[in-house]
Amino acid sequence: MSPKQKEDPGITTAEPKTKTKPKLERPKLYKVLLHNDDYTPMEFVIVVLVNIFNKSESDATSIMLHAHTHGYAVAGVYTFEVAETKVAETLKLAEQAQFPLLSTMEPE
Ligand code: TYC
Repeated sequence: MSPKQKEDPGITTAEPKTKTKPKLERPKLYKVLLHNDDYTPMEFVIVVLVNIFNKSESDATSIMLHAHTHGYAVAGVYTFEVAETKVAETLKLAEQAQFPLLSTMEPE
């Protein structure tokens, strides 16, 4: 007899009616951006990048200077909820310090 015992009417096997893809899809990723402005001190942007985005001083300085020169920079790429949290933490720190630093997120 076969392993599924198809010949025996008393034993049925539950087969999915439609083929389902194995759920191994990559999560969608989101870029968190820091936008340039004329008032936020460079050192504050570096502090944000080190403390919220876990960058080294050296990487933080490069990212800050990119935003300063080009208008914005990618601070990091994360899943939706992590990106949302990083944006919220950045805006909260900027508000507390009374700097107009803007952070946004967009799909990668
Ligand atoms: N442009 C700011 C200054 O000259 C520094 C700055 C850099 C601000 C990057 C925001 O995302 C930023 N003080």
